[in-house]
Amino acid sequence: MRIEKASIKESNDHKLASHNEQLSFLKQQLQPEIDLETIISLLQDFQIAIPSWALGAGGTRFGRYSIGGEPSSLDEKICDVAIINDLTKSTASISLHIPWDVPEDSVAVKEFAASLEITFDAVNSNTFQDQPEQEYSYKFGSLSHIKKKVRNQAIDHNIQVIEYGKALGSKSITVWLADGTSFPGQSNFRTSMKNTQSSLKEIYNALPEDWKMLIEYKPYEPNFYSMVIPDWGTSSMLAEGCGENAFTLVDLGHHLPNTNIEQIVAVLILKEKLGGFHFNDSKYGDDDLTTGSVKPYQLFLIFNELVMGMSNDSSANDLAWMIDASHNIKDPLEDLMQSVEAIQVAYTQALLIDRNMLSQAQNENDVVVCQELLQNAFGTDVRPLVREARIRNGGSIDPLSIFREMNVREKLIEERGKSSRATGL
Ligand SMILES: [Mn+2]
Repeated sequence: MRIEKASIKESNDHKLASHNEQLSFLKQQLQPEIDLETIISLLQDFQIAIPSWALGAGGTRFGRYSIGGEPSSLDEKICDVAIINDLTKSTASISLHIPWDVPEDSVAVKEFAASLEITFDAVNSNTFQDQPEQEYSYKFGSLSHIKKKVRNQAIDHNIQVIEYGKALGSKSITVWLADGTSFPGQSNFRTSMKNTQSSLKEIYNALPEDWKMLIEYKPYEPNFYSMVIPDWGTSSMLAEGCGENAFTLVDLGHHLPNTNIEQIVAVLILKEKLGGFHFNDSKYGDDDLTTGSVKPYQLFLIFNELVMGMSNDSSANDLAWMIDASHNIKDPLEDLMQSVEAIQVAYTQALLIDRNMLSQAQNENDVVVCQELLQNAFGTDVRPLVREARIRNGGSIDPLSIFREMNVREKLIEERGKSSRATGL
């Protein structure tokens, strides 16, 4: 199903007067030198990819609660992304996970997606679970495995994923490794690192010239003693070892508690090694909760660094923005729309910061003014600006309300059944 333009317009018409009032109230509060038109147009251009694995109910190792009407084919997943995009006009691409979403007929899949105005973002490989047809197991690693034949199988899989991506028009591959150990002494750290680097290099060599390789890190889980790529430093070192089109991907949930993620972002931008983002939120570990639901200030501080990075002529101007969240008590489409909104709010707040005043205060070591500048921006309710950008793009003033008013989930259940299940773990 689609959300018709006419329905969006009708719903917007009811809310437009109130929106305009809120927007003009916000304009009165902001400093006149802030260029709101530029901010709105940056927001209009800002697109966030939806991961194909976040469209069904997520699970934990203790169970999974289905939500009904889940997309059980790739086409249905693309349809779900189109629904979110119809409403938000900010999610015009999908990030596929191979082999959960193998595009059997890439020409047809690409055409179908194009008919819904959806394109293909980064493709993701998967060597963290065994597939029925594969010869060797990844139980003890994939790209880092002690046996070359296992590493070769994992390399071939990644190259295959690049081939699928090429056929769909993707421009990047994200590699996340579950490789590591759960017990001290289980493997030789140096051998694992050497194997990982040389496997990544082989994949990198198969990368088309205009592609990027994004290397994701994670400190623990599923392995609990060591992960072969535990942190951003290891990831950027491996990326450096591959070449200039290899970058680090920051997943917000892939840090130990209280890690200063915004500082990592700043350093990676400085070194031109930041390639992309997986947005989510967490309280304790890799909780994959809705972006901005637990630590909105951290999200804002990250965008503060990103905006600074993007304003310079750097690789930060071409980042892969993706959501990577999945859990089991919300409607995934509503959850994703909440994440999109939180990302846009944090971005807008960061755009409000007066960069000249901030660097002047930093130069004078005026700590109080530095903090005031950040917190004034964070304390501003910028949602009218986010809504204005959405309206100008043809989206909904209030995506969540219209989603419920139109009974979208009920209609999806009617179409696909109560027990349809998205492919994935
Ligand atoms: Mn991730």
